[in-house]
Amino acid sequence: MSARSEPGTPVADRATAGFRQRYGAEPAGRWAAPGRVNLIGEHTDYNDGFVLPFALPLRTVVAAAPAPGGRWTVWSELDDEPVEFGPADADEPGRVDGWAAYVAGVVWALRADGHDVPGARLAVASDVPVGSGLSSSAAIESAVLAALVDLGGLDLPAGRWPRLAQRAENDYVGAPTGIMDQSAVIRGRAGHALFLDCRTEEIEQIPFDLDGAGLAVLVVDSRAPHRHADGEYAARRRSCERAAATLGVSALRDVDVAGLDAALARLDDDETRRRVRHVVTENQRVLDTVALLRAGRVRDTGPLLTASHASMRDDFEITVPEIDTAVEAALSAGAYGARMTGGGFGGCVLALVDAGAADAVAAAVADAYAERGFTAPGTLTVLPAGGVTRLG
Ligand code: GAF
Repeated sequence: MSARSEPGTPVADRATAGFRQRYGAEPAGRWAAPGRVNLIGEHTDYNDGFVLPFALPLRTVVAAAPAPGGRWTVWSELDDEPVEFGPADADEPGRVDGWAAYVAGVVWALRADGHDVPGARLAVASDVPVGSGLSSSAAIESAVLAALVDLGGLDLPAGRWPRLAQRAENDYVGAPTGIMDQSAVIRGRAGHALFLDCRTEEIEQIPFDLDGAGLAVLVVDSRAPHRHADGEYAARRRSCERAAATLGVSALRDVDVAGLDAALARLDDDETRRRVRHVVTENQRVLDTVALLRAGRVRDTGPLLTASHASMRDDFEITVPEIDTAVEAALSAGAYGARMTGGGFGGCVLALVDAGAADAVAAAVADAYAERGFTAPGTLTVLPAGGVTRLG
């Protein structure tokens, strides 16, 4: 039997309806976690650096209830067939794969942390598009984590959730990502960007009042196929770690802009020098962006966003033609700044625009795509939203 809802049904209702239809019972609760965009600070998280993401109004909702027998069953609207697994599958990374690995990974991470995780039935519905670089994976991990913590009454302060969800992704799913996405999704606050020091995990909620400034953030889904994204991401990370080792520092965070030239002089290949230059200058751009936002100068952050894009394109080499086209078209149409957001090789671009100009900028990007024969982009304007929460 299909548990799919009518088109247009709100995501929380889809999760509830899926739960009822699949399991013939009421869920004990529903937990929602957002996707995210990163305003600035790309590929800095795993270098112990700084990031400034914010949570999106698009959310993933998990409807769940405890189940006897200490096993987990999870249904998603992406896939009619539910996936069932037990402790032995959860304890061996790789035994559950596909989208359900993010769920099994959370069970694994909780068990590895010493928690007695309750068996559960779960139904997942999501408005966060998969494969667009808006962190649909961190959203499902975080919503499942919140559900299991609540259902089991587990003693796990929310401050520890991002690291645990990251471990699910790194060690169970096998993606060597940093801590940015899970932090944004769990700790995001409406109207704010999250300034995170990825070494200390200290956070500061930075007011990001787009409405008050008459501005909007336009998100463009490039619809570019994510070619080799996983392998390229891992390669960038290795290159940064090797450079840090050569420089005798524990992470590239320990090199600042003042010490950049001296550091570059100690590296002997040009590619590594460019990778390091991206990370070091990007950390500084995050700090500069935070300073401008603290001063209420939202519009003035535009050039930093655009400089970040140039650095990702030329030094870190993680952009693709669709992404560069979207950035150039947005800037030509009057955006104050534009950059790719997320891991790269596809995904989304964000542009800081006058609120009244968002439609015109979106149309200019669509025209540029049509001229080059690219698949039409998706566009939406977003405001910073809140992080993971229980809906009831
Ligand atoms: C992906 C990863 F999941 C993050 O940890 C981060 O490294 C990002 O790419 C690049 O900034 O979203």
